Amino acid sequence: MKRRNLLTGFGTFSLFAFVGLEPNLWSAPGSESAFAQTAPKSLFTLPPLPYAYKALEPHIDRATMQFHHDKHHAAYVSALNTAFAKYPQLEAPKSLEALVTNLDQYPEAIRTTIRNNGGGHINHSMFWQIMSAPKSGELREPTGAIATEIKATFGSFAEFQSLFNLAGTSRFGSGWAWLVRDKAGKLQVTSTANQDSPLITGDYPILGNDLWEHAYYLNYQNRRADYLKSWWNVVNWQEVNKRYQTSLG
Ligand code: MN3
Repeated sequence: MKRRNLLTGFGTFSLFAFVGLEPNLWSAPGSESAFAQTAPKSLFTLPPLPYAYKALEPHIDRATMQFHHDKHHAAYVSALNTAFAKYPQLEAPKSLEALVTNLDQYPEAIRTTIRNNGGGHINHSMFWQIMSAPKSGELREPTGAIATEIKATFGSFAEFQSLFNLAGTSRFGSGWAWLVRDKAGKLQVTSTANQDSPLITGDYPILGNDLWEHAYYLNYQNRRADYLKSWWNVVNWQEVNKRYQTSLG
């Protein structure tokens, strides 16, 4: 769609929605001063999807991936830039991890925004990476060190999967299901509400699945359990192993 059509056709609200799609062009949507001054620098950028929108079909459809990445993730990035733009003295965090583990260091007025949108940014940045195109006929199972650790902790991959799927189906409303390495160094299945990162409470997210309806509704509608089951076909265990190594410090 042409930008002019969006601007004239849908008014101010859509202008902000549109701006949210291209955080690199417009870094401060919704800010009163965004159009009066030079646009402030974008501290945060939307990482590109590491594969085509349709790569995860039939388990996650093309349209879901496109909306999810280009609109939902982009909106978190955009809101984060807007919040930081209000405080020009704030420096970029050393890493996204540092952003959500040091919420107290930010002005109270933008702390919730950072928790939600910083969480959204870091969770989705992980999410795209820990998935990859399924190979037809191949049952995806864990490999490497994480396979050994899952077996040692949960008894079997199947046991772990059912715990994880249960965490996913029993999370009320929007949130994430996780495999984390907790502060004591043990693997745990958990879930969080909204966009809360496990990092907030000191757990390292090794693997997480998005439970927001925007992650599955176009294809699965209300059938979250079916989505959770199908999702195992696109888990990129090589990347999960990298994250497990990182969690070991
Ligand atoms: Mn999402």
